[in-house]
Amino acid sequence: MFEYAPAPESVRPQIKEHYGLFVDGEFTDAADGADFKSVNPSTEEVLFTVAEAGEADVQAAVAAARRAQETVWGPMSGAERGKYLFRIARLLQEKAREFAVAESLDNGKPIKETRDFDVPTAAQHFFYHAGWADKLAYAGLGADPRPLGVIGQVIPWNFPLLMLAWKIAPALACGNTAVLKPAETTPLTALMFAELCQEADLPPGVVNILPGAGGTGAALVASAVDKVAFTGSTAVGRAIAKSIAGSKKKLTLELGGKAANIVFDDAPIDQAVEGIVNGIFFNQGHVCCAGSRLLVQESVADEVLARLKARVETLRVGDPLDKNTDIGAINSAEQLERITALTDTGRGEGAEVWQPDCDLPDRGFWFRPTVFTGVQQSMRIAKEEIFGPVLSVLTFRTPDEAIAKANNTPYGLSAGVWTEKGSKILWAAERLRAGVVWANTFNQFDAASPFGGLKESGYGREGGRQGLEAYLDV
Ligand code: TXE
Repeated sequence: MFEYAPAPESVRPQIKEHYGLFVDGEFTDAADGADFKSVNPSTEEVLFTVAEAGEADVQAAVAAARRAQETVWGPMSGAERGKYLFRIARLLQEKAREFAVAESLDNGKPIKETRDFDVPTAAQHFFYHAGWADKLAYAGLGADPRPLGVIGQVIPWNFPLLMLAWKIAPALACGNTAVLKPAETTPLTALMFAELCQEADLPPGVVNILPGAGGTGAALVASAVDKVAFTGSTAVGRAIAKSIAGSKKKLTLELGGKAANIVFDDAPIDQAVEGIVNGIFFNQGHVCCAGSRLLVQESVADEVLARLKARVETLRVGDPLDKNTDIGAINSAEQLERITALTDTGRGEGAEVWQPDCDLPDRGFWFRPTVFTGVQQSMRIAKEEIFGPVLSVLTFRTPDEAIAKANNTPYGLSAGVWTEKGSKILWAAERLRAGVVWANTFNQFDAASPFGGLKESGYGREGGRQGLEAYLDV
């Protein structure tokens, strides 16, 4: 049985009691003096207070970003911009431990993940785009690609530092400047990143960080930016698209998902079980491309489920700072409520629920890994994004039925296929309506590989050569 034991003080980074907004290279309080608290979701303790950007702060940040873009960053050679991005990437590597602990404290995700995934992948994103900065003319996008100007970026709480990297690295590489709003529950690593920009001597105004809630995001979207890049819920993405329709602003959206992870009867079962676990329990299932619907071929369903449950029994739920922890805290009380409400509908609609017998810490926001069997396509747990450690299992008899069920969703972000047959992988990948299809693996990311959705999962790509298109006029 796992026991909750707070990690020693010695591994905690120097978190300030209060953070300001980061505008024009300086930390400053909000014009109206507003601030809010950031809470550690695994203890419910207040970690720090932070200024909340209002309308006037948004205007100031966008004006600073405009000045910096027109006078310094835009005219700078790509090679010179690349040097700054390399410096940022190296500083992220040097401070990896500090960023990993901070992310786990502010977000609730296990240190194993922040240490091995979030922080190194964020650094990789800066290295990758640093390499593009002086080669944009060779990206095959046109002979004279130009920056768009000032980019307004709004990101969610599930991968705070990594989503920042996905947004800021390509924007800067292409000669744009950025005003970024982190999610209200996870501003810490964005503010530490602002400190890192100071240390890298990044010219003032190139990166501006505006903590705040949805209102700050809406003000940023409505401001004089040239492009909006948003990652978050489909509902907010839709509202943003409506609000800027008809303006000169460009828009890319990375929204929700309800990915199918398809296990065919010829799949390597042990490997598939690991992939199912990783697909839905990685980051507490707070993943837009999570494999939240397991589609398993009827003939192997019993075996897969038995092995899956045995594996889930071994997952350790608890203190995010414990290196052995597999599943950390749910990011906020609101998200815990959403997950609880949706899983309750699964019970109500007649699906069978299974959870391992594990203790949860007394304080904080926690949810046991959950597997629903007997799920019908009409149930809400089969249709709606739960964004938590909850797997809905459906079965199929033929490959065609698997594809039909997988595509029976308004979303189209990702999918997974498990089979020993290469031909079946290609057959399925061609038919699956998803921005990424993983074969015999899940949740693999690389800065060189474009990521993004089809259908209601949004439009535009992040990463790779295609990701540059979102930040250039060609
Ligand atoms: O998302 P929001 P929430 C899904 C997931 C989750 C649900 C709700 O299903 O359960 O959305 O999460 C900012 N104008 N995803 O409420 O509200 C907000 O401050 C401009 C999937 O956290 O979309 C935050 O910075 N910005 C997703 C960001 O939008 C606004 C990741 C995301 O918050 C705004 C997160 C407005 N009107 C949630 N309102 C994914 N694709 O990975 C809010 N924001």
